[in-house]
Amino acid sequence: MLKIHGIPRSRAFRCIWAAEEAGLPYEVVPLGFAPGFKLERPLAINPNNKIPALEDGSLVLFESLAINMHIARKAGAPLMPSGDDASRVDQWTLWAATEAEPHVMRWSYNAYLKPEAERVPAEAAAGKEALDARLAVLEAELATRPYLLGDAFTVADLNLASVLYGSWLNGYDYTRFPKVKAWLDACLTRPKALAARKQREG
Ligand SMILES: N[C@@H](CCC(=O)N[C@@H](CS)C(=O)NCC(=O)O)C(=O)O
Repeated sequence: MLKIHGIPRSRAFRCIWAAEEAGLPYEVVPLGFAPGFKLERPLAINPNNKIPALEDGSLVLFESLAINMHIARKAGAPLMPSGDDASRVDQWTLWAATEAEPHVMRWSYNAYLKPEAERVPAEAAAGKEALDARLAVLEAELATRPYLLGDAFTVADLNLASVLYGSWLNGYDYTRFPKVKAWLDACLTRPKALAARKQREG
């Protein structure tokens, strides 16, 4: 049984979605936030003291997207393909973490996450400008295929769509990126995505 430490209203959502897609049994060990996005108690199994963390038998992992790769590897294809496509999964997962997430978070904190009085509109605008530049790259990629690796949904889609999920849900303007919007709609309304989203939004 996978043990996902965190709450669905955190990056643990990504891992819950991955466990759902993998069809693996899991439990969520709830740990949420005190004011200021700090954890309400220390999480000893993660040296970074952040959520999520995963326990899978004797294995303990941190980093939400690494946890998702582990879960997908256990499930195998089609969620985790083999050969060159496994390398493409790595590429898109690192792209999600390094090219997309910093800018999504800059926009998110200043557009909806922080209390209104603490938001800085110029920071939201700077995050959006940087993210839009990356979304233009993604738009061109998705012009040739429905999912990142081709015709099938994989953990690459899951990882990137879960990084963009908060923006998609909270009014980010995707008008200039219709292919990205259609891809996000498809990923985030899959039955297993809806099962994970129900825990977060419901
Ligand atoms: N890169 C890490 C980031 C983890 C992270 O920042 N988690 C937030 C919640 S989504 C957290 O634990 N914040 C509490 C804190 O920083 O004290 C991952 O993807 O797992």
